[in-house]
Amino acid sequence: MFGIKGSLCSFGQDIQTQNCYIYNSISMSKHVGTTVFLKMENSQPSGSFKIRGIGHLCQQRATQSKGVVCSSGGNAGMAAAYVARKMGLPATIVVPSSTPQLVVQRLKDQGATVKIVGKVWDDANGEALRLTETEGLTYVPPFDDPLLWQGHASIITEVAASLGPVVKPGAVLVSVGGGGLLCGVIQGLKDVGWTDVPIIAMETVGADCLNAAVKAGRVVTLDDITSEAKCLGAKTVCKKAFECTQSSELTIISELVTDQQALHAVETFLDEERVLVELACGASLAAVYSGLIRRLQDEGRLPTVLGPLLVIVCGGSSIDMKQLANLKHKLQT
Ligand code: PLV
Repeated sequence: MFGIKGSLCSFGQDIQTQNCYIYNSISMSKHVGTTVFLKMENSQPSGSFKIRGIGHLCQQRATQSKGVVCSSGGNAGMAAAYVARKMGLPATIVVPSSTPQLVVQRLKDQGATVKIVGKVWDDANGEALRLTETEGLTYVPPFDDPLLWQGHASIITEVAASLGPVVKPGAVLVSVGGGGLLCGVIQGLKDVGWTDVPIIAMETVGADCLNAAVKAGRVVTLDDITSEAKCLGAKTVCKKAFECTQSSELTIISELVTDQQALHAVETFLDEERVLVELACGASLAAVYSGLIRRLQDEGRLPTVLGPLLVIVCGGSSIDMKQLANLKHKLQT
């Protein structure tokens, strides 16, 4: 099965998310030794999957609003700014100082007011919550809300529709920041009856709030975000994502890669698929390129004969060639 192209799907008359292209990547399949399907969320109008959940949430919650405020590492903000513009609402996006200038500019280009507050997302979120109170704006959370998960779940229902009734993934690969994408994928797998499909939840070392929670057996708050994958940089994973790792309903394998491995994956993906994604997305791609999937198979944690691997290419706007060069420089020294 090669290219299967869907049509546009819509959360409302004016906010369209792409029913993203899904295709069988020959080069990735070679790396991992099994069929790989790439779900290209990078091609959403806001540059990442985030528009699915945020589009849905805003249409449920912000129709009577005087404006929205979103705290973000970058991509939730891009989605909120895009959706607000389509809805004719002002958007204030609060980002931490670690957000690259190129994202700040892209947010302004979407018509948003940008506030830079604190060092990490958690600091920016404090300010967004404050503005919700003082300015009467509608709060748009980046990952912790059932409406977001419901929107993100459409990724999986689209995949199921594209693959048809006889093809089922052997595993799904996702990046985890605060856990919203993971919760959405879980919801989607339940919706289509694929609860026996394991999820590999990827984070980078230093932005590993889910992995830390799994190791501790409870939700924990990281001291700091030391990874360069700032869009994975929530200090605390959402409770629902952690609870799902503890439930027997679905298998969730939490794994880490280094920033260097994520960067190498971004570069390999650019070379082989001709698509530039940010480090947050590279964390998932690295599971393929670094041999992690094969290791999980060797360890018996994934079946030796694995069905098609579904990779959610989450995308991201925090990247251009200059930023890529900066990251390369930072991570080599
Ligand atoms: N980024 C959030 C949270 O940042 C944001 O504000 O944009 N891949 C990409 C490209 C992302 O931007 C994010 C989240 C993720 C994956 C992980 O999604 P999550 O947060 O739902 O697990 C702090």
